Order: sequence, then C-alpha cells, then structure tokens
Amino acid sequence: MPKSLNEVSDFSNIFTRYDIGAAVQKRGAEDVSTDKVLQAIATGVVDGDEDMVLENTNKALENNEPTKVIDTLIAGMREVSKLWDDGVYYLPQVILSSDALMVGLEKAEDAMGGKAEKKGTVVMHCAHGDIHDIGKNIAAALIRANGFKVIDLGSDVPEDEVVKAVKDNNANLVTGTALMTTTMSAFAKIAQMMKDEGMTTPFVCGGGAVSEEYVTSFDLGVYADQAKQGVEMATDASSGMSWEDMRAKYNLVM
Ligand code: B12
Repeated sequence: MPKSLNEVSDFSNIFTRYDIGAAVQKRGAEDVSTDKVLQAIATGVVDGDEDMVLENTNKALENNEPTKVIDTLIAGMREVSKLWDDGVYYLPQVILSSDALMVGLEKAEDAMGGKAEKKGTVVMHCAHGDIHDIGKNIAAALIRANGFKVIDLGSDVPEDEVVKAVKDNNANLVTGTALMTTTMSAFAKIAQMMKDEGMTTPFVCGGGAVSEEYVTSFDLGVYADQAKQGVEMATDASSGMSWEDMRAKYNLVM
C-alpha cells in the first residue's frame, strides 16, 4: 500500500526552517541601516522581491548616493549567502534574490550616469564553468558609471575568448570573477596565454573562491576583494601602471 504524501513528509520541519529564515532576514535588514527605505531594499533582496527592491531603490535614490544603494544591495546579498551557507535557502530562493538585486543595480547604475568620453577599456568576465556573476555585475556597473568602456563577456567564458577580447580591443585592464574552487584555475591559464602572446595587461581577479595568495602566484594577477576597488584599479591601469606596481599597491603578498 503506497504511503500518502503527509506520511512521508514531515511538514513541521519545512515550517521550522522557514521561521529560522525569517528571523535571520530581520536581523540582516536592521544591520544595514537605520533608514527604513534602505532596510526595505536589503529585505527585498533577501526575500527575492523585485517590486520591493525597485520601489525602494527609486525612493532611496531621491536622497542617497547610488553607491549607498549598491552597498545596501551587497549587504542584502551577504545575508542571502549566509542563509545559503546555513542551509536555510536553496537554489530557487537564491536565484530570486540575485534577480531582485539586479533590478536595483540597474536603477543605481542609471542614476550614476557615465561620462561620454571614455577613460579606458576594461574587459570583464566570469571564469570558464562559472555562472556566479553578481560580484562581476556590481564591479562592471561601478566601472562603467565612472567613465570606462566595459566589454562584459558574461559568464562561463572560455579562456581563449578572454585573451582574444583583450587583444582585439587593446584593453587597459582585464578582470575575472570565480566563486568556485573548481573554476578559478582558469585565471592562471589566461595569464599564461597572455604572457605567451607578449601581453602585459594587468589582470584583476576576484570572487568568493579566489584568494590573494592564489592570484599573486601567477604573473599579471592582481587580487581584488571589493567591487568598488575596480574603479581605482581601472584608473591606474588606464594611466599605464604596470601589473607589478598595481600588485604592490593593492596586495600584501608579493
Ligand atoms: C548566489 C549564489 C548562486 C546563484 C548564482 C546567481 C548569479 N547570477 O550569480 C545560483 C543559485 C545560480 C548558484 C548556483 C550554483 N552554486 Co552558488 N552560490 C551563491 C551564493 C549563495 C552567493 C554568491 C554571491 O553572489 N555572493 C555575493 C557577491 C557580491 O560576491 P562576489 O561575487 O564574491 O563579489 C564580491 C567580491 O568577490 C568582489 N568581486 C567579485 N568579482 C570582482 C571583479 C572585480 C573586477 C572586482 C574589483 C571585485 C570583484 O566584489 C564583490 C563584493 O564587493 C554562494 C554562497 C556564498 N557564501 O558565497 C554560493 C556558492 C558560490 N555556490 C556554490 C555552488 C557549489 C553552486 C552550484 C554548483 C550549486 C549546484 N549544486 O548546482 C551552482 C553553480 C553553477 C555554476 N556552474 O556556476 C558554492 C561554491 C563552492 C566552491 N567554493 O567551490 C558556494 C560557495 C556555496 C557553498 N558554500 O557551497 N549559486
């Protein structure tokens, strides 16, 4: 005799997990700011609620710098990461959260504008096999809004496509993002391929899985752990700073 769904599933567990999630969400929002609108943006990201993020981002942009809104979106996503790590959130919730974040990021980017004359060219990508693009998108929005031409190759980009884009566009800087230990090895390969072609373009690497020790273990690599560092790094590279000098400026490990 087959069992009914109620017999095989313990629904009380599901609801207990949801309660844990709700408690953590509240704590996350209060940590972000005392401003109710900013709190609502962070909560909207945690809840994966695009409408809530959109409405409150529009309100927040009336009296906050767009970078403040971006910091708030990042804070919301940090909370989502914790919920995932704690086993409270699963893939569907995380996808909804990242979509909600992107809605706010687009608005904040529009509000920053972008100067007509481009200061330099930056090629950006997520490592081959890696679809985690939130950090890359945040860094790209900031760099673009600060007057650089950004060629965003997207996610899961094969190594040779990255090298080709840097060469074809005579880029001043190339960046890579990896969130998985299995994908970050693409960066050392790209650096070697660029060196083999005689290229010396600084290669900024970031993303959760990536460490300063790893990135400074291969030539051209410069480690970044904050999206906002990308703007100063693009400025340095476009004014001709070498990868060695950039590494000395930004990284502890030589
Ligand atoms: C969101 C997320 C997802 C989303 C991704 C949505 C998207 N569009 O990106 C979805 C649900 C799709 C997903 C899928 C998977 N995920 Co996932 N995911 C996460 C999660 C929860 C958060 C990551 C994140 O976005 N963080 C926030 C952003 C802002 O951080 P960030 O990218 O690191 O960026 C910051 C800095 O690194 C820096 N930065 C980044 N790039 C750049 C670039 C420049 C130029 C600069 C200057 C700075 C910079 O700036 C940002 C801060 O300011 C993490 C958990 C965690 N604790 O991190 C797991 C995590 C990354 N995922 C993981 C895994 C395993 C997977 C899956 C394989 C799961 C599965 N079984 O299918 C798939 C991967 C599929 C693939 N091939 O890529 C693992 C990776 C483990 C590992 N170390 O290898 C993690 C760590 C979870 C875990 N603990 O197991 N995931």
